Amino acid sequence: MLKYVIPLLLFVTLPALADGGHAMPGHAMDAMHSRSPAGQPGDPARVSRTIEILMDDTMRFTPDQISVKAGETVRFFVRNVGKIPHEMVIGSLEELQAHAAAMRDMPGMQHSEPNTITLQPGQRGGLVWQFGQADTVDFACLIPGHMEAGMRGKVTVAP
Ligand SMILES: [Cu+2]
Repeated sequence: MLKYVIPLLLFVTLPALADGGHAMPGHAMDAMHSRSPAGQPGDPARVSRTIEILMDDTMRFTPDQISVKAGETVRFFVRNVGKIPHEMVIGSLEELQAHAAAMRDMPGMQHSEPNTITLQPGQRGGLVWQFGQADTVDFACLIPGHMEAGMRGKVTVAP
């Protein structure tokens, strides 16, 4: 349980820091993601399979239910087939909800985190992620309003 608490505490301090007019502390973000219960950035040389994901303006990922093995490194090949920007962010549900709240507070916030891919309409891109031991991992589009409209999915991690 403790490993969940530490990254969350780190993260809830970020909006307060940003309100002071300072830049997003990138090292704090890195520390959070490297400790995520959802896993860690994957080594492209160790990808065991590629999973294609579509994002569209009905606020859905297709597929939105995925199964992986614990420790598996997956390349997500993501395509935005909509007419507005979308993104795929991997994390625990708690991380995603905290992150979505931070984005509402900072509309201009740029993503460069390794658990995130942001795509303009018609764009495609890859995201390599190594899953850990967690039973389930979530993903969502954190553009304001999208997750709330149902733009999220679940990865089931088998032992
Ligand atoms: Cu979206």
